[in-house]
Order: sequence, then structure tokens, then C-alpha cells
Amino acid sequence: MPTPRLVTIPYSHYCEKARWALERGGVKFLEEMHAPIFAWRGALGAGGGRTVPVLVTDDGVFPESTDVLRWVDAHGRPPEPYFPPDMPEVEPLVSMFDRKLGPATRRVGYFHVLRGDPSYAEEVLTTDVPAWEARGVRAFGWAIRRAIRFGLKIDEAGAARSKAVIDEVFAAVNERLADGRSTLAGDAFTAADLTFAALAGPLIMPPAYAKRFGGTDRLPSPLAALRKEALATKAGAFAMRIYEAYR
Ligand SMILES: N[C@@H](CCC(=O)N[C@@H](CS)C(=O)NCC(=O)O)C(=O)O
Repeated sequence: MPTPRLVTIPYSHYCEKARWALERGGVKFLEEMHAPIFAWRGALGAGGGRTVPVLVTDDGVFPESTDVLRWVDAHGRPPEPYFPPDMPEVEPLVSMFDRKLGPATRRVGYFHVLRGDPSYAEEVLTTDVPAWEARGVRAFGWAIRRAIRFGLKIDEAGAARSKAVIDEVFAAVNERLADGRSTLAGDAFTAADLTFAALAGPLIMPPAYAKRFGGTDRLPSPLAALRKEALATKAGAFAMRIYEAYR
């Protein structure tokens, strides 16, 4: 079969979720990386919607990160299935993280990256993307940052609301972990663990993901403070442990 192609924004946590699932599933794929805004063209051109990741394979186009995990279950060799048929609790957990946690950590992450040093923001936005897109981001940096802020409703009030959503999701995860379990559903690593850890990424910044932000030492200080606070929670420490054990 032709090599599957994954269209991404390199630092996107939904893209990290798909990349992690494919790599762990032993799938060889090509990653086509774009800067934000420029990614619309890549995603639509691949047959997806406006968002990334989009996985393009022989047997279809998958424009949702969770569908990428399902595709890997069917076509890859993950050490354990992401959606075990006998664990119905995995699906609603993944869906809750996709709907609530992902948008919330993205807004908080963008809020702090975009309002800090513009050259740092530019570096995050352009690392690993085609040279012409990077030139475009540099030339129209202010307009691109404004478009992201506008498109994703990134402002002080939005970031505060999103932080409250993160706290709510973390509280639900803390509660789930209270019985001492080592993974979220049953005793096996599943899509629920992978999705929680990947989508908590912009806050938890495990080193394997933080490299997309220049490493944990270069995080804007308010984001570094939120990271410290999150890592002190059971859920935050859990996300880090999942990264270390399964990424
Ligand atoms: N439900 C989608 C969400 C993906 C998503 O929101 N991707 C963001 C990057 S983190 C994106 O492409 N945003 C571009 C836009 O909204 O215009 C999934 O799970 O794949």
C-alpha cells in the first residue's frame, strides 16, 4: 500500500495525538507539516475539512484524530488496541477529552505563547514548516497572530474560562485515579490514556512534546507556572507518566 500521509501543524496537540498513535502502532507514514492558516490548504487539499490532523491512506481520508487511532487499530500493530472491544468506557472518555480538554489547553497555550515575545511565537509557528510558509508567517506575523486569536477566541476571559474547563477535566481524572489504577480504563493502556496525555500536552509539556516549543526552559513564564501547578496534581503527574511509559 502507498505510504500513508499525515497532514499536520507540527506543534498541534491533536496532531501529536495522531502521530503518537501511528508511531506506537508501527505505521510508516509521511508527515506533511504546515504553519497555522497555511494548514487549511493542506487539510482541504488532502480531502479533509479545515482542521488537522488529516490522515490520507489507501482506504480513505481520516480528518479526525480519533479516527486515526481507530485506523491504527485496524491496520497497524499497536502493542495493545486503542479501543479494546471489551472496554466500552474508553469511547466516552476519549470523546470528553476531545471536546473539552483539547480546545481548552490549546486556548491557554496559545494565549500565553502569542502574548509573549513575538519572535518566540514566530519560532513556534514556523519550526519544521516549508520555507515559503515560514517566510509568510514572518512577513505577516502580526496578521497571523491576530487571525489565530480571532479564530480561536483567544483573549484573557477565554483563557480564564478554558482554565476552568481544564480544572474540571483534571478533577474528573483525579477522581478516576483515586482507586490507585495505573491507566484510565481497566488495566491496559488505551485511547483514553493517549488522548488525555496528548491533549494535556500544552499544559504539562512532557519533554518529548515540549521540543516543539523550544524545550521546557523556554516556555513563557506564566505558562511555566501553570505547568508546575498542573504537574502537582494527580492528573497532571499521570499525563507525564503516560508520556514517559508509552510515548
Ligand atoms: N476534532 C479534531 C480537532 C482538530 C483541531 O482542532 N485541529 C486544530 C489544530 S490543534 C486545527 O487544525 N485548527 C485549524 C482551524 O481551526 O482553523 C480532531 O480531533 O482532529
